[in-house]
Amino acid sequence: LFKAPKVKHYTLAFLLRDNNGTKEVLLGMKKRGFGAGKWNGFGGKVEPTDATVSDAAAREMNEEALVTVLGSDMEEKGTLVFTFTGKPEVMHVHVFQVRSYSGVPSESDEMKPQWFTYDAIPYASMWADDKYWLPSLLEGKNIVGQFDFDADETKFYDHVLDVTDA
Ligand code: 6OG
Repeated sequence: LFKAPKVKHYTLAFLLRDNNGTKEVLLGMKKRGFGAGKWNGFGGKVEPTDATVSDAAAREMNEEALVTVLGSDMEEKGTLVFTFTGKPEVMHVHVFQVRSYSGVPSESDEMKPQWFTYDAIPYASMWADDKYWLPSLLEGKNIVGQFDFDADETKFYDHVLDVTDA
């Protein structure tokens, strides 16, 4: 009997800006919970109270970076699926970018935000998958991928990635 895995939905959003002609992306240092100690985009679990996945992405961005973003300004850029050896559930991560926001990103309980130029992304302090797809995302491409991680979460043993023009 094939048992369908339990799928949990998450968001992951990247705030982009043009800083006097230099493109920058906002990353946050995760202070606690899953992925603590790593730089990442902003996001979390889609909750039953979120009307749409875009609304969930905006809510998480607002909570974690203390900015104001509307769900309607979230641009969906693709999907990443993560599995972990020994964990029965599959993470389905909806990836977004956003350019329109108000407020100044500030440190929250969960994240310490910082702007990075595209040539200074701290891949060594990010999830192992990020360097495979984040460059394409920052070039404006759409991404669909799956990464199957070892139980210790430090590396993956298999992956597929499909990059398409937006
Ligand atoms: P909370 O536990 O904070 O949601 N996430 C990942 N992001 C990247 N770049 N790579 C991974 O490789 C990830 N696994 C999970 C999704 C977790 C947040 O972390 C992201 C969510 O934004 C395995 O509620």
